[in-house]
Amino acid sequence: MARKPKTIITCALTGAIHTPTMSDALPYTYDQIAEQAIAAAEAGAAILHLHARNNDTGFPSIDPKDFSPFLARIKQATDAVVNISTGGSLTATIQERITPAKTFSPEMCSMNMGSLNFSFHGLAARYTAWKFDWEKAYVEGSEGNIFRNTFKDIKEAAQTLAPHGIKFEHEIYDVGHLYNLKSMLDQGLFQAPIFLQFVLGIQGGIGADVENLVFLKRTADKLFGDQYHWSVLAAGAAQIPMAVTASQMGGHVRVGLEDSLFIARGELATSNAQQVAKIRRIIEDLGNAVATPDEAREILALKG
Ligand code: KMH
Ligand code: ZN
Repeated sequence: MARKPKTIITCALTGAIHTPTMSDALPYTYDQIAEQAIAAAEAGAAILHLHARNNDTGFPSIDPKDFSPFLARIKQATDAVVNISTGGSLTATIQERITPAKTFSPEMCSMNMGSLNFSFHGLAARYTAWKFDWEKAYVEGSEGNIFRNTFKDIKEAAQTLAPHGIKFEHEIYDVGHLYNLKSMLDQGLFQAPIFLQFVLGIQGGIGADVENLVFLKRTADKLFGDQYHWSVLAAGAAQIPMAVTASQMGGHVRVGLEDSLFIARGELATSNAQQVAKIRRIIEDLGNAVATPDEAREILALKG
């Protein structure tokens, strides 16, 4: 039997969706993000998907000065692949959103492949007491949100970042986003091999179930042939089940507190590393090996 390809674990540390009162484990200070990122890499994450937050308030930030302190520490302590988000704000312009990627020129950054309704409203039940002024309004006021990623925005981001040679984590929230990517690939805006992140179970996107994942993968096979790699992130309770499914279908996986605050049904995770250790244990128990950062660099053809 042919050897199974290695599975790349990405860990998404904090994101811009969850608020600090939803879980004490959610890192938001520079120190917390650095410490949890380093621990996640030690637990087996080859790629660290990073958002920044204001060090005092925990409010999501896209200011490069809020990335610098933890990026420096992560680079010093690990050889993990750094992946900087370009989707960290629902109100900023695309040029503002890509500024951290432009500033730090990481090996990877996210690239959101279409616009969608994006509500955090379903999360409102999950809080103890609002800790900072912004939290309640951020979550409860989110029903009218649009996460804007027009063709023009995506094109502008791709063209501005092209000289940096950054590999994109293409966020695919629905099947139409694959067609958006195909047309842009044909226009020469992106270079193969491409890396797809199927985003399942976000309110506003496709639901988290096996049939949807199979459909997304079949569509990607049809559009991209052998020119792509893929991974799955699923929100909340679907996180680990869909990651396990993806690993058994030949895909890669993403975990982390950006996508789910839990380690088991009804039980909050104590850290990002705990989720990484869990998915790693399951993947290895099922006979796959987990990719090191250098193996991830080779598989995804990163600039290194
Ligand atoms: N928060 C996710 C649903 C980004 O950072 O650009 C997807 C994401 C987007 O990670
Ligand atoms: Zn993100």
